[in-house]
Amino acid sequence: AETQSWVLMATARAPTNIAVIKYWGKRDEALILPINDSISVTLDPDHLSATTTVAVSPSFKQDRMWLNGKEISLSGGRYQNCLREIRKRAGDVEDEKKGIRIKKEDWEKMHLHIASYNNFPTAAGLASSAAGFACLVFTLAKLMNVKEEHGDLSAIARQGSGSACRSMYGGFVKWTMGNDADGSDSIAVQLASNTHWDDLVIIIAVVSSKQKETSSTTGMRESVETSPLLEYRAKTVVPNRVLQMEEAIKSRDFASLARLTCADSNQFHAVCLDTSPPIFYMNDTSHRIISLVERWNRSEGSLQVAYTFDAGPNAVLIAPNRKVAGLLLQRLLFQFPPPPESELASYILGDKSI
Ligand code: 2P0
Repeated sequence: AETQSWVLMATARAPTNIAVIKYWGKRDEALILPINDSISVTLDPDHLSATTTVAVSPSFKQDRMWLNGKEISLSGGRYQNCLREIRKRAGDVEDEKKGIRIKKEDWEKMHLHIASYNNFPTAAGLASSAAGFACLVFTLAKLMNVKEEHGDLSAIARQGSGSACRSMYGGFVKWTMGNDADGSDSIAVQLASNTHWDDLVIIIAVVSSKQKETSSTTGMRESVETSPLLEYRAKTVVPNRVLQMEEAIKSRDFASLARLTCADSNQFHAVCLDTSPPIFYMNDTSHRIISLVERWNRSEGSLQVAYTFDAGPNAVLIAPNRKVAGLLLQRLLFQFPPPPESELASYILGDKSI
């Protein structure tokens, strides 16, 4: 009998992204189709990213996955949808050195082992699903010789987590909501590469590393069902804002980027308050950070820094360059002095928050 003791692997890394025009609300929950376009900036992979290795071997008896070293279930619909869509598009794979030949129809019967690590604490309340699903889909596509373009892969990552589709590209990315019922045109498009505006500095101020109380999935469902403001936002506000944001990115107009980013974050949190029962993602510290930035921007008479908050209290701050980022850090440290060294460990480990 032939020996079947080989393993074939692929590894890739994908960063998370921060939305400057927010995605909030689905028109189709199963396919994860949004009610408005969104725009984000993909972070540098050295900081917040997922690294995933996928392996295939005839000795594997079932699909299995480990996240940060701990086995997790793949039975959820989101994983199943991504695995099914990728398997459908798999190609022939040959590794002459190892004497391996997998025909495209074989992938349906072959099992996968997946190991994924985040280079930041998963519980830190920082988007990890975006990097995770983008990386999973990209790595599987590499292993299985899937020939699709990044845009088509983004439509698969989207079925893992909406915001994941935007991590399929670097730089500035738009997720177009699309019109098709099957979601094939609800894909990510790159607006500008990561070199287009590389003076920008993004600072993430971890306000609390506790896991959020209302998941994004549940929160946006409740907003769709109960918030009249969300409907107005999706139909009337976002379409214009997306056009203005695209223009700001193209012309590297920091004042416009900052104005639109802050306004969109604030409207997203207003929608959360307009939801019944209301959802509170920001806390007092978040509000103090907003005041600090607003006061500074006003006193300078021009926009120095932008802030944006996702489904949690942590602040994402955008500075136009390293000089302003340095001044921002000074201001943050003055307002929020670090705790004494003796207590620092428990802050970093997330038992306490500033
Ligand atoms: C965003 N957020 O555009 C918005 C802003 C949070 C606030 O995308 O249900 O984890 O998996 O599609 O992608 C978080 O939502 O939700 C998110 P699902 P996801 O970044």
